[in-house]
Amino acid sequence: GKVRAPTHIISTISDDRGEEPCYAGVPMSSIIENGYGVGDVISLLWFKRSLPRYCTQFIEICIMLCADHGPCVSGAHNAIVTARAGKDLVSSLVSGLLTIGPRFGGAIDDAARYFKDACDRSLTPYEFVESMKKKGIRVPGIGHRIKNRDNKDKRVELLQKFARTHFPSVKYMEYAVEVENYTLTKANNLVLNVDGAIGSLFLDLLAGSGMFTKQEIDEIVEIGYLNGLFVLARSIGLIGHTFDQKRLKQPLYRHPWEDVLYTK
Ligand code: Q5B
Repeated sequence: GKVRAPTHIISTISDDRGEEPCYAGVPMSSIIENGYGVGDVISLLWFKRSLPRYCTQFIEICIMLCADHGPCVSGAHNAIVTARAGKDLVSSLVSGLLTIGPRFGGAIDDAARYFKDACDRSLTPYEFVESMKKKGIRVPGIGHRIKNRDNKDKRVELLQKFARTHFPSVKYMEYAVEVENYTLTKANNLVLNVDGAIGSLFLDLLAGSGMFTKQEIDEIVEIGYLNGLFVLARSIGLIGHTFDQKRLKQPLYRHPWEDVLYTK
């Protein structure tokens, strides 16, 4: 019989060899004719399946909520400074993206990992938070520079409201809220932040939709898909900030001496 030479690449998510591109086996014409949105496209290309409408809507809400958070956050600041240094769109975009990490925007996967582990092991919020403290690890998904108990993050409230209305279960989110209730006894700004809300709610989406096996959920959490939501979303804002600076013809940025503490 025919012997197939081993290939250098294996790909399972898309195929452009036919008349039209297919995402996870779904032809582009079906995607357009069925009125699919970006949430459906993410479902196909990231999760290799069509998810129920409430799941794709949730993904789209995450993208919209995280698209931008003003010019002062780390990512936008970097993109603005880079654009003002005369660099091109891609350079400005990636300089902003490179700030996404454990402190800024990139805590979603770790929030999902730690909340899942603690909730599945039925740790009380006290046991969970104090064990993290002993290990010297800040609870991912908790804490914000400007949000606090009296100035809660509206984005978190919107996500919670949507999930409470549409998700079959919000077990992990409720656990994250219990953790928040405990951390708020320690400091006013240790609120459940947007990363923590998305991380815990995505666990609820994965567990409650009936679309994923336990093994698949563990793999998604282990590989770390969820920071992708913030990266994708915030790219929209970073591109916007880059165009804004160029449109405004802003000059090279130089930080003022007065705002630096020169010390020995
Ligand atoms: N402490 C976010 O810290 C921040 C603690 C904690 C236990 C915690 C911090 C943190 C986990 C990572 C996370 C996502 C760095 C944040 C985002 C997107 C954004 C951004 C925007 C957007 C803020 C003061 C004291 C210290 C700390 C303790 C702080 N966090 N303890 N668990 N999680 N969180 N990141 O205010 O005893 O004095 O040493 O790392 O989830 O990025 O809008 O800006 O859309 O763009 O700078 O929303 O919470 O406080 O570092 O001075 O700490 O609180 O150990 O205790 P801060 P620090 P002590 S959402």
